[in-house]
Amino acid sequence: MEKTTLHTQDYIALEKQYGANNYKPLDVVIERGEGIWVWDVEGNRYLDFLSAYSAVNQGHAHPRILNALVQQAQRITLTSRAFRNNQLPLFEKELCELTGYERMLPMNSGAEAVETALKLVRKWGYKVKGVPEGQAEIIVCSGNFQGRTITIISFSDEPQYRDGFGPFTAGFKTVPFGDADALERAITPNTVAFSVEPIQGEGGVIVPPDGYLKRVREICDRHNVLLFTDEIQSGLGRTGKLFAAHWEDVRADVITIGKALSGGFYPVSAVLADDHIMSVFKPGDHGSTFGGNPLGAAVAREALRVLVEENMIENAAVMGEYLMGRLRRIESPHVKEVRGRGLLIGVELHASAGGARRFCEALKDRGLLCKETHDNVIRFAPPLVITKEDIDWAMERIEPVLLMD
Ligand code: IF1
Repeated sequence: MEKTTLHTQDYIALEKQYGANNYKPLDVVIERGEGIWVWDVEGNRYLDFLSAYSAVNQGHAHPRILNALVQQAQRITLTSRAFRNNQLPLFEKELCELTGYERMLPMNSGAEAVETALKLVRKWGYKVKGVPEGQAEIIVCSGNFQGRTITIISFSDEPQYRDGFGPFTAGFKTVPFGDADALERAITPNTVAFSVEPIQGEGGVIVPPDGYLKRVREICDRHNVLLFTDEIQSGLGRTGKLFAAHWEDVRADVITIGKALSGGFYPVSAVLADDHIMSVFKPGDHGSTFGGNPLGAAVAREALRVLVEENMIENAAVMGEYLMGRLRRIESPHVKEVRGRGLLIGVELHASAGGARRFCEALKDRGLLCKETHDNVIRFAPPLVITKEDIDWAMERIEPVLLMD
């Protein structure tokens, strides 16, 4: 078959004709990535300042993770959990040792890990806390984003994520993010858990007040309520610590991780908890065809290894400080606030700036890819392997764009 030369617009036309219209992506067609860089089908190079929403913390095409994928793919990729395999037990051990939890349950997408955590805390509520069957309450925060399943959007307060998808799952209460007193007021004897992102990503990179998570931890302990932190976006080094909750030395009872757990090579997610919680799951209670497959486990093992061995977590802290400092020194009339932790940074614009999208488009034209979240926040989240020189290169593009009319 002759090699057809398709250009950017050809690919866009194919998506318009055959794909569901469920995204509004920037019109860049990427065909290759390496480290912090990606190239489009025209050969243009871009600095990736989104990292696939923090799934590519280790950088694109990391050679060691790629090698782990190829080596394992040539052996066995999927056994199902009807049988055992020689990668999952090692993944379980290494993940538990790295994170300090007694047990892990492997899933695939982040949403599946969140759904698993919701089932886990409800079952713990009935079997351990003694909440009457069917009465379990889970408290969530306004502005949350934890996935797209019907149960997860049931507790979302973003109209578009809910529109047309009812009826919704019951058993959720919403309190303002960052307000520990509101959490305490919302707790009843039937509350089994409080679900919170330590930093709200999609909510607009919202960092809670200092001490919030510490107070939440203390309140949950006092009321025998499980603290479930969703670290799918904020975890695995993104904020300069292994988990974002570690900035307040808080240890959650249940944690979900995903995205960079596989370095962006393969969907791998997991739920972490100690045995007294995870042991409420009995054989047959929960599972998934691909959950815990040997290919994902081998990839995740190497993705975690490079994260630690190549000091990416420490680098995220140092480079995040540097990037935040450079951004905060730009005196742009458009910028309302620069906030975040480590390399999870949001630049909130004044409503008068005309929306964040046009700044993302202008940055794309200058070779830097990032994405707006909601209307007025530009999210900057480069791979954790970024260097000071790379940031200087990025700032040569970001500064003039933030100063444009
Ligand atoms: C989309 C947002 C980010 C997450 C947290 C669970 C999940 C996510 C904290 C679910 C996923 C992704 C989903 C993707 C875009 C992206 C996103 F803009 F949607 F909100 F990152 F902020 N918990 N976030 O951030 O994980 O099932 O996707 O593997 O749906 O458009 P998933």
